[in-house]
Amino acid sequence: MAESKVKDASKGAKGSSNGAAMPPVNTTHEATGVETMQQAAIAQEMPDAHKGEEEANAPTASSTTEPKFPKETYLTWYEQMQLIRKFEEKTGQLYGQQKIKGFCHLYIGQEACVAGAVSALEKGDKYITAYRDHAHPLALGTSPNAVMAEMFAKVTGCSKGKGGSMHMFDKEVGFMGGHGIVGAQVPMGAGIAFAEKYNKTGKLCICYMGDGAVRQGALHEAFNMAMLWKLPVIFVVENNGYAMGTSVQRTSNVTELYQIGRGYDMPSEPVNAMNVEDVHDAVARAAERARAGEGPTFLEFKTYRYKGHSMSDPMKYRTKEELEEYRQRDTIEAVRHTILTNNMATEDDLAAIDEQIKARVLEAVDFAEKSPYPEASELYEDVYVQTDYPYIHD
Ligand SMILES: Cc1ncc(C[n+]2csc(CCOP(=O)(O)OP(=O)(O)O)c2C)c(N)n1
Ligand SMILES: [Mg+2]
Repeated sequence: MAESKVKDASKGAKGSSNGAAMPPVNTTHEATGVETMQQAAIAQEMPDAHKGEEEANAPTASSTTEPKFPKETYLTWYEQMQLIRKFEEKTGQLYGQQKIKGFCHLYIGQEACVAGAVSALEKGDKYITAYRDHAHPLALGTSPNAVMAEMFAKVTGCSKGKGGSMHMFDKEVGFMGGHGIVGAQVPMGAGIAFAEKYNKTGKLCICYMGDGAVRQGALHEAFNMAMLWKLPVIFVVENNGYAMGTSVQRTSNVTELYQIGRGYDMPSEPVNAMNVEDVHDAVARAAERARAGEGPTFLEFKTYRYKGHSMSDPMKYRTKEELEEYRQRDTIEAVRHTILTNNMATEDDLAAIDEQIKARVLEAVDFAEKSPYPEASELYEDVYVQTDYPYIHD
């Protein structure tokens, strides 16, 4: 392989939670199969979903007790991630009661993937993701009322009740949608980044996808163009080990998915996404590069979903032990541990936050239940941006 012009993906690293600075991952390398120490360490930490049959050696998510960030950051993370989790738990219950219908995919377990990015990015940056999309607007500040009402297909929902669980949108907070077609948001994310560059806004787009999406052809076309035009985009694969019930090992010859970026000389790195601090650091580094005009980054967030793919998944493809190993490294528990051991707040303070969140979620349900459905005439609205679109005739 020719000498790469790509900058070191570790530039600006403050060090990860295990104390090791991020080494370069995509500089001048031959495809030797030899991992850097950081990559090897992350692979070591990953239970079965991420490392095949081997016994996992899984430390807690935030094994450090020395806080790397200010108290406010940990408290914000705690609040955001608890809101997401409690909201999702309630969503699951409501689905069981058939108050929420259609497809519905929960984010429980993956909360750090979004919380760590929001703390690392700026207002005005854009977010786009797949259909597992309730957490993004919640973390960005969309009212839980509007997210819950969308799930109930009510007109007060953030997509006016026309999108449902898989198609949340909130342009005000920079959330460019949940998308149901696997991988469809990858070229769209590049397109949004193109607009930011073209309009010289100084903003970027962070584009999330699942591990099932990296094998879509559109990803490869988008990666190529994004690199060629040095677009300010951060591509993130949330590798939760499975696409529906199919493990990464059964569908991909390359199981360390960040390596896919190498074919495009894209700075790429794996991230222990059970640790919100590591997510923040990796996204901050990628954002710095994007804003400096150096182009895209590909991050592989190693994460895990505690619930099934969707609400109708019996989860026969994985063991209870595997799930339990990830629960032991729970991201919210880790942040809680850091807060308590560093006297940033007391148990009572956190209990008070939990109570507020519980009340906030119940209020959202009440709001959704009491809201009206859209009028039938709404069917004809928001179909095309151009209101006089030539194919629409009375
Ligand atoms: C183009 C396309 N093919 C197939 C599907 C059906 N489908 C829905 S979700 C899914 C699995 C995707 O898994 P992954 O990308 O890992 O995301 P996760 O659900 O784990 O967040 C599939 C195959 C689809 N929606 N779109
Ligand atoms: Mg997946």
